[in-house]
Amino acid sequence: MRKLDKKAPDTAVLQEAWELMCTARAMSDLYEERAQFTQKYVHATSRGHEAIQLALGLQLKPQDFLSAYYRDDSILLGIGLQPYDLMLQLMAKRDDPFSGGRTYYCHPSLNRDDMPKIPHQSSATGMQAIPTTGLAMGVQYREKIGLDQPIAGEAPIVVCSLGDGSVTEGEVAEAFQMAVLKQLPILYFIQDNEWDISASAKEIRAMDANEYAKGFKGLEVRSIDGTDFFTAYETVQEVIGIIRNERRPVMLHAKVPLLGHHTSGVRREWYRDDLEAHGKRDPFPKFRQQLVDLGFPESGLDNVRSAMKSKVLIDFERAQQAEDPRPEDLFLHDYAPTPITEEKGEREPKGKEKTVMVDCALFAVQELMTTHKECLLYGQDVGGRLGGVFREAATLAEKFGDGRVFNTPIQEAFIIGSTVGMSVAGLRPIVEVNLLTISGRD
Ligand SMILES: Cc1ncc(C[n+]2csc(CCOP(=O)(O)OP(=O)(O)O)c2C)c(N)n1
Ligand SMILES: [Mg+2]
Repeated sequence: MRKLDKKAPDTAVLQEAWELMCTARAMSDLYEERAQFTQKYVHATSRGHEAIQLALGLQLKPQDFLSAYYRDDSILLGIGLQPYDLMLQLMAKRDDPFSGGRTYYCHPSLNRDDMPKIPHQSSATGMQAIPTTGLAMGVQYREKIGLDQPIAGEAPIVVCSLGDGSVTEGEVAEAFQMAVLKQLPILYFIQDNEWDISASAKEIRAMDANEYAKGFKGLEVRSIDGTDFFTAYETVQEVIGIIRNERRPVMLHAKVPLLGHHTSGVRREWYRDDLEAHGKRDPFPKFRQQLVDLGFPESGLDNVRSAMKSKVLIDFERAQQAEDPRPEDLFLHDYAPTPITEEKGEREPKGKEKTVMVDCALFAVQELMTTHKECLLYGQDVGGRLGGVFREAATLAEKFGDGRVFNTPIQEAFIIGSTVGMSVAGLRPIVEVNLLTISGRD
């Protein structure tokens, strides 16, 4: 019989993990059984990735932030969402907790008090890396200037979940660069199933994420078999501990099989010749056997499996009956209306000398930074040494300190995209690129 070691999950965690793994499996089974109905809604499942995802989801706390991608339904179950919640989103129902039926399946966004916060996700692969790293930069900034003073061991962590294929996106490199440069409290959670859609590892990359990470000095890496719940749980516990306590970046690279379809629209049997090999690495029978070896009665495990199957079916049929969005809902959750709708005051106050535009901008930034501690300025050459290539940030670093006014690498995508994450952290970033015309994004 296998003995649990010190860091191993306790019995309650194992029971919960088994319940949730059965739930995830029952969901992917049912979606496949009801394919004629579910295929109307493009969806992906975590089939094959369940062990590593549950190991993470079960250890996140409400103060944490999570960027989950479309294959992460087991992480979502792990943080406490119900199959019913996920099915409301699958079927784009009015009460879909992520977007009220606006975005397609597994594009989560969540702002519940008792769960990690999930910023709105993009459909473009890897595009979560920059905003999420910006968010980690925001979390760090808040702690540095004293806006947040987390209790030791309870500081928030930021998780950026990525598929192996998405790691080759250029934006991911910019994010890694900043995470190591600034030593941000972020976990890059890479699920490596060796598939893009129909392109396999050999065609799309010269190295895996673990090897790639070696070029980013200061990025701690763990590379594990993501099909073993025990290894996964212990490693996630270790890396979360590092980030929560030492406030530095870690990558967790987990090797997993892809057992389901890439998404519902792209059937595995059309192009996969490795289904048998991947099937042998299924985390589900492996976990069951490990629990049996620990002394969990087989009948008890199987009862849980049937109970979860029934629960998933009930939730599915309930979700089918749920209300669809109403036409008028389209106008809800719009941008907050701006209080400023017309220009007031005088552009050229009497008796004053004209001020050139660049100075006006400088004074405006200065005014904002004086009033708002959550306002900061970063970008190309804005730091104290020069103060902007047009001197538009002159004196600001001296006045507000290098922590609030600082240079960044020549990474326009990061500079601009990180403001999204910074804003999620409740900050008001002002950023600068040397010239819009050289940013390649005009
Ligand atoms: C920028 C961008 N390019 C292409 C796509 C189409 N696309 C969707 S998923 C995917 C494969 C991603 O593979 P990976 O990151 O390994 O995740 P997996 O599906 O294997 O979990 C691609 C190419 C996209 N969504 N966004
Ligand atoms: Mg992949």
